[in-house]
Amino acid sequence: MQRHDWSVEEIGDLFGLPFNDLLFQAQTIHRRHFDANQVQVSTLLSIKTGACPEDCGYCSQSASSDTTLEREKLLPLDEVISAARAARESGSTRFCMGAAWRNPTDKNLDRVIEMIDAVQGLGMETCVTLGMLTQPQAQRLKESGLDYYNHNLDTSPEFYGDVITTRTFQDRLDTLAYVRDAGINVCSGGILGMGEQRRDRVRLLQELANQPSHPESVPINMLVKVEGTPLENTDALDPLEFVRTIAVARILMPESYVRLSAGRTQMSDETQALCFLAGANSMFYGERLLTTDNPEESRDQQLFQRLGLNMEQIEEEPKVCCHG
Ligand code: SAM
Ligand code: DTB
Ligand code: SF4
Repeated sequence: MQRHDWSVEEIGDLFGLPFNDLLFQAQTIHRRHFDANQVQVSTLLSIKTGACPEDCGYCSQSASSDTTLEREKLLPLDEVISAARAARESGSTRFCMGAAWRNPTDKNLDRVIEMIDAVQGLGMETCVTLGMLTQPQAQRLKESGLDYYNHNLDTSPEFYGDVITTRTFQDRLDTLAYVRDAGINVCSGGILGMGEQRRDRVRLLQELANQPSHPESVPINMLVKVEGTPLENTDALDPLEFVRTIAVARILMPESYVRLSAGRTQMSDETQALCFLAGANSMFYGERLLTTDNPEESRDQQLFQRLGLNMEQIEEEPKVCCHG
C-alpha cells in the first residue's frame, strides 16, 4: 500500500532514529517488496551536451557555469546504437539518454523518438531526460513506447531557489504530472550535499512520496562538485546522512526502485554497501555518467562480488529489428 500523506514530523522522526533502528526498518520493508540481493543497472549517455540555458548551480552543462566542457550537437543515431549495444553487452538492462535542454522542440523529439525505437529494438528498457515537457510531448513519448522519463525535483521547494532560478519547482511538478498522466514510468529524485539542511532532505522526500503515485524510480545523487560551477566548493555531506536519506526514501516509497546515483566515484565501497543495506536497489553502471566519471565496470563487478549482489537481467528476448 502506498501512503501519500507523510508529514514533515513523521519523516523527521525517521531521520532522527538511531542508525541501526533506521536501517533495520528500511531493510525489513525492502525485503517485503524486493529480492534483497538484486540490483537493477542502467547506463547513461549524454545525447546532447553543454550550452544549456538553465542555471542549475550544480551542473557542468549550464551556459552560466564557467566549465571547460565541449559543447556538442545531438549525437547521430548510429553512435547512440553502438553505445546502447555496448551497455547491453556489459549487462545493463536500461539505457538512459540525457540532453542539456531547457525543453525539447518537437523536431528534437522526432530525433529522440528514433533513438528510443532503436534502443527498444535491442531489447533494452528506455529512459530519457530532456528537461521540461508539454502534455502533448509526454503523450508522444508514451506512444513511442518510452519506459521511463527522468525529471528530478532536485531539492526542497524552500532551498530550490538557492540552486536554480531559471525554472520553478512548480514547473518540475507540472512536467512530472504530464509524464505520469501519460502512463510513462516516472524517475524522479534529487541531489544531496548541495549545502541544504536536513529539513530540506525531509521536504524533498515528502514531496516525492506525496505525489499522486510514488515515482517508480527515485534517484538519490550525491553532488559531484564540478570545477567552475557555483557549488564547486560546497562542504561535503556526512556519508552516513546520505545513507539515512536512502533508508528514509525506502521506507516512504516501499515499492519504488531507489537509485544510488551520481557521486559513487568519490564514495567508499563501505558507504555504498550501507546504501544497499538501507534499501538502494538500482544504480548507474558504466564508466561515464553524463559528463562526469562513474566507477569502472571492473570495480563495480568486484563490489558486487564482495557483497554477493546480482545484476537484474533482461527478461525478454531481443526483438528482431532493422538496426540489428
Ligand atoms: N537537462 C535535463 C534536466 O535537467 O532535467 C536532463 C539532464 S540533468 C543533467 C539530469 C539530472 O542530473 C539533474 O536533474 C540533476 O539532478 C542531476 N545532476 C546534474 N549534475 C549533477 C551533479 N554535478 N551532481 C549530482 N547530480 C547531478
Ligand atoms: C539522475 O538523477 N542522475 C543522472 C540521471 N538522473 C540523468 C545524472 C547524473 C549526472 C551527474 C553529473 C554529470 O555526469 O554531468
Ligand atoms: Fe541544463 Fe539539466 Fe544541467 Fe539544469 S541540470 S543546467 S537543465 S542540463
